[in-house]
Amino acid sequence: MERTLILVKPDAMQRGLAGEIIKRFEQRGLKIIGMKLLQISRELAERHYAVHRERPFFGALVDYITSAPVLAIALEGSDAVSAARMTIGATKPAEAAPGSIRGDYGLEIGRNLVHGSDSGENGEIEVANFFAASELRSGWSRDVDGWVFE
Ligand code: DAT
Ligand code: MG
Repeated sequence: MERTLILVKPDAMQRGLAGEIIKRFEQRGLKIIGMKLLQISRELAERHYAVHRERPFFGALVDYITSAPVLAIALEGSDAVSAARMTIGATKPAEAAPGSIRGDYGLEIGRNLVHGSDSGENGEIEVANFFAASELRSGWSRDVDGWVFE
């Protein structure tokens, strides 16, 4: 089992694509274990994108991700990281495969709709950056008698 952090970025929220994006992860079989609408602080944005700190686009990236509310979603599933990244599509939307979120809805790298963690380790770290343990419901598909709804 892996966890991955999804962010429905400001461009996707402003275009009313949150439901469409959630639907694609759900129908893939990934489980929503946490979800919240929030406006990301500069401090959290700089931590989240710390690996890109030296890149020329870092300032614009932080300005953008903090500019308006985003929907943060914690997903869980086997191979959740790579499955979610395939569903999201390549970083440059112009090169993303049709059928992926970026390939169906995006064109500009600076407005590429969705974030998804890039490794199992980073998935754990990023989910913990955005959610307290008490806000996560791991294993919710198992009911009180142990039935599993897959
Ligand atoms: P991804 O979001 O696919 O994991 P990434 O981690 O390489 O991509 O980069 C994080 C975000 O930074 C990306 O979604 C958009 C922005 N970005 C990446 N490369 C860029 C570039 N060359 N110019 C402008 N923005 C860029
Ligand atoms: Mg990345």
